[in-house]
Amino acid sequence: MKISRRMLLALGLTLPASGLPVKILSQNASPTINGSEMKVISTWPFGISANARAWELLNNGASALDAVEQGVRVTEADPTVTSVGYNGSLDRDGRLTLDACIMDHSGMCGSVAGLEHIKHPISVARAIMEKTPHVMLVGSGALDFAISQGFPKENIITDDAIARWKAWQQSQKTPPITPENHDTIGMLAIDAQGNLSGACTTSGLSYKLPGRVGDSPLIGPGLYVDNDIGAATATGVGEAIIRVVGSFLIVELMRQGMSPHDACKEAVKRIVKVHPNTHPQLQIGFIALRKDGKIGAYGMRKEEFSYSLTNTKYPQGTVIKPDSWLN
Ligand code: SD4
Repeated sequence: MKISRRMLLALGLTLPASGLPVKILSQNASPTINGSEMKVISTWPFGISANARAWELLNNGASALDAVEQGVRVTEADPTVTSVGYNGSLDRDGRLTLDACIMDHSGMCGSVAGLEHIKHPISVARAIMEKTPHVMLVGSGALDFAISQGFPKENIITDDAIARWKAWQQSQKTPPITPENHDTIGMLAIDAQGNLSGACTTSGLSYKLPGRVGDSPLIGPGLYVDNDIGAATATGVGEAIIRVVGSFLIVELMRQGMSPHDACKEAVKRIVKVHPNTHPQLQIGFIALRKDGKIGAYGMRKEEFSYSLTNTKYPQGTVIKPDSWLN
């Protein structure tokens, strides 16, 4: 493959007179290990505690794949996050069906949709990636596979989740797609070897129709990683994100030379184009991490979306509010 100057620039590389690629680090770049700046980003402020686990692992030499898997497991187990894993939001009929996917630096990926009774769908997605010839398992097949791999079948529906669902049933005022009803964790990391990986996990839209699948378990819309270019993940109304294949689109735009910020903005712009009248009701957030460590993000609704960054400059993590389409 011919490498153009543009592609090199997209990777933070440039061609000196010798013709050999040289890494350009931004002025305030943090120290590097093996030439790469380790970093973790994830959607929403609750990503801070997930990032902390991922960051700890990265600093102990773990791969980005291990870091993102273990990182989002923190959120899956956290009952205060009512849109992911344990104590997640129920569907219209009172079932908790979880969606997750994971992708590594080599382009391998695994995914589950509509998985019940398992606390850590992200680890089931990884097992599918590593132990089967498939990418995605859904519903009872995914559950059977998880049990066959030794994942405990548990009651992960809490009294709190049932109370929230009953309150919704009584009010019936909340339509399935509103900003209040969803908050996925999507996480991207770059490790000491400079490899990228990503993970995404959610209980999906609250009170969704049984069988509904959003973007989060879909490689392409909800998550995409290309180790030569960068990675992206999404949160928000999955239907809109699927329609533009959001995360894949962002990685491809970065490949063409767009910055992570501009690529995320362009993905939001495409959603606006597909939803000319309804986009103000769509909560959308994209985050992207380029191979050279540059990050970007963009949201739809005014100051609604935020994401968490952990790196050597912010080892405890920091929450960043990116630009949004609606200002
Ligand atoms: C979905 N994207 O199921 C998920 C929900 C979500 O922030 O991200 N919420 O459509």
